[in-house]
Amino acid sequence: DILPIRRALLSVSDKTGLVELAKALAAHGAELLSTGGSAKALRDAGLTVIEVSDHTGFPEILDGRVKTLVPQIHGGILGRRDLPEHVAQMDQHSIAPIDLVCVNLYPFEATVASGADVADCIEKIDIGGPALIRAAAKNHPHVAILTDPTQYQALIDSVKTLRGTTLADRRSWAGTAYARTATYDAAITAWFSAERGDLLPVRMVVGGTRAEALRYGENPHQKAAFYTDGSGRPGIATATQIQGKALSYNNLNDTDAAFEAVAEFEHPAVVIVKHANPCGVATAADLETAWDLALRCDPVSAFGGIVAVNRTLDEAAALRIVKIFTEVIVAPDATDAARLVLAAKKNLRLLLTGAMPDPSAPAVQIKSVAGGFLAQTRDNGSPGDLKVVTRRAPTDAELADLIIAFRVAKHVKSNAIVYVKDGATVGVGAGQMSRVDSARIAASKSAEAAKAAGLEGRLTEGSVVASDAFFPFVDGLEIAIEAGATAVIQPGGSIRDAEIIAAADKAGVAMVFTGMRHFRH
Ligand code: 93A
Repeated sequence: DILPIRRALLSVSDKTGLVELAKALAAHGAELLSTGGSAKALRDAGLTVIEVSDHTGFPEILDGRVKTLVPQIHGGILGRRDLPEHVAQMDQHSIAPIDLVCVNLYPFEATVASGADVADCIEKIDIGGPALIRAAAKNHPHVAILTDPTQYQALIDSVKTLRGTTLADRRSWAGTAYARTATYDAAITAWFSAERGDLLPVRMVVGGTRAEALRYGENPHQKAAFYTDGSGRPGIATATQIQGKALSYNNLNDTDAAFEAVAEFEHPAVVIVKHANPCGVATAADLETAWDLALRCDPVSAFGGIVAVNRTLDEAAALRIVKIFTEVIVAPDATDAARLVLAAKKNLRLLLTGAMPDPSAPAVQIKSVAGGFLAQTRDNGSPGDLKVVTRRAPTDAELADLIIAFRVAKHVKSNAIVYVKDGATVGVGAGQMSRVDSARIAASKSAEAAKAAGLEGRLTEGSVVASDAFFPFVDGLEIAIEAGATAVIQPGGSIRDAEIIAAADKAGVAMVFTGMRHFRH
């Protein structure tokens, strides 16, 4: 099943590696067919090449929109060499068989990502290329299809050592080829849907591009890979890893959670994440101070955590962070001095994203369930006007902390209860099945954190508290008041709201309703 390549069609946008491939094919004795730009690149390199238009006797027309969409080309690819009728028909119409097709597509995704206008994007929708790819992949028992420069070397080796291609390789390349056209169409679909404002999940389901295979999944017996959706949204998908060993599935998941959370803040901010939950969040005048405050919230959990910052990481902050064991630091950028500090910690991974994500940007989130998947738009909401429901309105200082607390609560697994004081979390209760337990855990952890910081009592004394969803009963609120919270932010909407407001009033606590819930599971 080794087939020699007597005729090859090369039509590529990305000319990387094209000449090397063509030279190997020419040495192998193949005739080279090529479209305008690709043919020029080959001729410039001194190769003999036949233009598709000369081969077919039909010119490239409509600004190149019709170059290869002709029976001489598609017949040459699709004809079955094992069927006498096919061979006879090809003869009758003077259609020469094509044994290798090498195509990479117009850069539609990159054009969209560059912010090009509609007309430009439309022009970059490749029609002939996908047709060539799909035709060659369908007829892979007789035809080889290459869609990416990373595949060229394998073909070069194959023609050199085996004097042709194997069925196993052709089959494998065919699978990759359909993955490419599926991704391409998914990118086009997503572009249209984004314009209509109804982002279709199709992009994430079929349109993912495998960025890297991961060593394993959440656990060592699970297989895993990381896929990018081509949106170019700043975050783990666009990050450059500066140092440290490869990231694991859990690292990527936690780093994403940390970076998305830290993006919520305008002032310099630090988020420390463990098991996808923030265990310390702080905003301050600089990253160094924010780090100290974030760490104070739960220094026990912060060990081995993921640290995200929303400013260029500076030396002062880096010097502080490296004092405890940290798995990953993610930042939009880092100064040379900060990089030098981190370079001394060989195992610490540093990821630089170049930019911060926009928390209000629309996107679709997918979660698989047995036999299917759930899709929803991401929680890009933030409450508008806050409604004061108690006799006492929050002070300006309380209000500032309430807003921070609610933004943190959005990134904490439900049921989320978050205490904040002076711009920093002082207690985080996450992932409990009852809200009252989250309130209690956060308060009791804050007592431990105070002890670790050499302080009396609890850090929650004089704090404010956020709840990601309404208090169904008064008990959760009572625990928060008992822990020392003086103001509360929550969506409201419980049938017991009146009772809960009365309890706040009785304690002189201010309460605001957001009218927006931030469940996160
Ligand atoms: O405009 S097209 O959709 N019409 C075609 O018939 C066609 N044939 C190949 N685009 C077409 N191609 C694409 O041209 C290939 O997919 C490749 O990306 C590009 C190569 O053009 P050139 O060789 O002129 O640089």
